[in-house]
Amino acid sequence: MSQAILALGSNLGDRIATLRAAVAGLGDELLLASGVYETPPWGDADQPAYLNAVVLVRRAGADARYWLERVRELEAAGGRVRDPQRRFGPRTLDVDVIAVWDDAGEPVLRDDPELTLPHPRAHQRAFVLRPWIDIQPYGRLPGHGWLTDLLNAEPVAGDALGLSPRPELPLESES
Ligand code: PH2
Ligand code: MG
Ligand code: MG
Repeated sequence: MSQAILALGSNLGDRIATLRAAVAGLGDELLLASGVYETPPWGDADQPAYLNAVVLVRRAGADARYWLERVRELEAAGGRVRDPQRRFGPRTLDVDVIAVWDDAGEPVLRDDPELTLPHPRAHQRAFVLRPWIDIQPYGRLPGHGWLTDLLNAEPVAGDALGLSPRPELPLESES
């Protein structure tokens, strides 16, 4: 079974509704969903706070391109409009492919500007690592090591202090 870690973020509109719709859109590919965190904007400070979360998804035979197409579908359904002037600017929905493992459980490494794997900045982002640890406390970021070590190293550890868990906003609605 191919697996992937996807990171979700929203800082415009009804943020939690947008994240929930994206997770619902994953259907039976969804394996685990993290808690939701309110996070200060990273990179471009002049924008609203984000809600961020991470999911583990799986599908037999899926490759990196499959997951990339999948997140683009989810972003389109979430009303994503790209502003080429603001690479790190506000968005209704951002879904990033962080890491992919193939059917044999081997990490997929890819040096392609369209989709670099693992995500080249994931190891620096508390808003990815903290929710990921919720669902895989013994997880590793391929090429970088244990998630907990990455989260505990500065400057990420300092950034992590700025994240607020929002347990009253579960990603998966009651069923
Ligand atoms: N995404 C960005 C830029 N900055 N900041 C936070 N807190 N969360 C994000 O998901 C985020 C960001 C571009 O993808
Ligand atoms: Mg993105
Ligand atoms: Mg992003």
